[in-house]
Order: sequence, then C-alpha cells, then structure tokens
Amino acid sequence: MTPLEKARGLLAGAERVAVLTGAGISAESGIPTFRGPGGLWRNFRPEELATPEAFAKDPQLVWEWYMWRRGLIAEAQPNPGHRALVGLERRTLVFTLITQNVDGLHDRAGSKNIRKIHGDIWLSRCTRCAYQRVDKSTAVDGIPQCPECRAVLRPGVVWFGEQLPRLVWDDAERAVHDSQVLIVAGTSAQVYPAAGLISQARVPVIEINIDDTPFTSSVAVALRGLSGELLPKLLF
Ligand code: BJW
Ligand code: ZN
Repeated sequence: MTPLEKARGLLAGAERVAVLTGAGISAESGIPTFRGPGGLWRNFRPEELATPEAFAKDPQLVWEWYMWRRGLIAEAQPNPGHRALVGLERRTLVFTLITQNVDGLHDRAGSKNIRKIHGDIWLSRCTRCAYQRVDKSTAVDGIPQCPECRAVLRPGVVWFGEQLPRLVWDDAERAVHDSQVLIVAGTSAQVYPAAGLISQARVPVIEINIDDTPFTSSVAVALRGLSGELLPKLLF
C-alpha cells in the first residue's frame, strides 16, 4: 500500500475530521512562508517583527510589514490545496479547519467552519479598548488611530508571547479531541501551542509537507510533496 492509499483508507468513512494548516498551504498562492526561503522582508526575520516588543519599539515598521503582506495576499488566489479542503468539508459530517494562517485564503476558497487561532490580517484592533474593524488598506498612511479612544491600532493577529483567542483555541482543542482523523498540512510544527494540537491527537494523523517536521516520525502517514498537489489527490 502506498502512503497515499493508506491516508485515503484512514479518511474513508471518517465522519469527524479536523485539519490544521500553516503557511505552506498558501505558498503555492505566492504568499511567503515564515521559515525558509522567501520569509525575509527588508532583512528582518518574521520572529523580529511579529512581537509586541517590535511593535512597541517601531509601530510604523511593523505596520509597513503587515501592509506589504496585505498587498501580496490581496493579489493572491486560493490554490487547489485550499479548494480540496472545501470539498472535504462538504462531504464530512463534522469538520473543523484550524488554521494558523491570517491570510483569509481558506475563507475565499469557500471553507466555512474555520478557527483562526493566530487571528486575521484584515482586522485592525485597538491596543487599549475593545474597538476593532475590518481594514482593507494595503498602504501605511501614518500609524492608524482608534476612533473611540485615540490609542494606536494594531493588526488583529497573535504575536509571540501573546495568548491565543480563548474561545477559538478551546474550539480547536475540542475539534482535535473529537475527531477521528487529523490532517496537518503545510506547517513546520515549531510554534506552540498550535503544534501541541498534533501531540494531543489520540487519532491517526496525516501529515502533508514538502519537508520533515518534528512530528514526522510519530504520525500515521507522512505525505511528502506540495499541498496543492497532494490534497486534491488525497481528497478527490
Ligand atoms: C509546504 C509548502 C507546500 C512550504 N506544500 N508544505 C512551548 C514550547 C516552546 C515555546 C513555546 C511554548 N509555548 C509557547 C511558546 C512560545 C512561542 C513559541 O511557540 N515559540 C517557538 C518558536 C519556540 N509561542 C507563543 O508565544 C504563542 N503564545 C503563547 O504560547 O501564549 C502563552 C504564553 C505567553 C507567554 C509566555 C509563554 C506562553 C503565540 C504564537 C503566535 C505565533 N504568531 C505567528 C505570527 C502571526 C501573525 C502574522 O502572520 O504575522 O504565527 S509566528 C508565525 O509562525 C505565524 C504562523 O502561524 C506560525 C507558524 O508557522 P507555520 O505556519 O508553521 O509556517 P512556517 O513558515 O514555519 O512553515 C511552513 C511549512 O510549510 C514548512 O514546514 C514547509 O516545509 C512547508 N511548506 N511550502 C506543503 N507548497
Ligand atoms: Zn480604542
């Protein structure tokens, strides 16, 4: 049996499926991943920009990075990997798509039951009060200000050292716990607590990645290749 056949067998008849995705699933749409080639912007590593400390020190610089990324995402289209997961959701009784991605490409592909555990790049929220808005701007025109309290607005994402949104995270854990199979696609599985969902799974895990991850040796099936090619092969 090939790994692909084994993975198909694990999914056959599964009524409750959870999926965890990372930046790799959007790579074929032209969105740079965080780690590895193409992750750099003006010589900064993402780890140097995606922190509350970086924002406190230079909010303009951090906003410029997010606006650059918004521009790339606005130009990008969902790829066959995103679309294959839409098909899986349609035929699965209980389906949860847990994504670390902030790009919104799963929504644009047509996925419905999405839990964005690292937030959403299209939200801007206040650093002081509860104000937030959908914000489609892709260029920095000074540091945006809260219309309610005049404090600085920030991107609606989760940075290193910050808590994940409580209810979204609880749902993600519950979905993994209640699933019969977990598919993990396009994540380096190095960032916690997201990667901890893989070790929490008491069910077979199907990993899809171009490279090995820290979990490769412990998953039920590891499929090596592009998620935009493997997910359609696995799911159609
Ligand atoms: C392809 C492909 C193709 C490419 N097809 N595959 C426990 C242990 C150790 C550390 C910690 C721990 N608990 C908490 C921490 C600290 C920290 C952490 O995890 N650090 C590690 C780096 C060591 N975690 C946190 O701070 C988290 N908060 C937290 O835990 O709060 C509680 C707490 C607070 C204070 C102290 C202690 C605890 C928050 C983490 C937030 C992460 N935020 C970011 C930025 C989001 C906003 C933005 O987008 O700007 O999230 S960082 C970045 O990494 C982003 C991603 O969602 C995340 C994961 O990256 P991902 O998606 O895996 O991408 P890559 O680039 O790493 O990998 C791409 C993969 O795709 C690769 O494997 C490729 O091979 C593959 N690939 N093309 C298939 N076509
Ligand atoms: Zn405010």
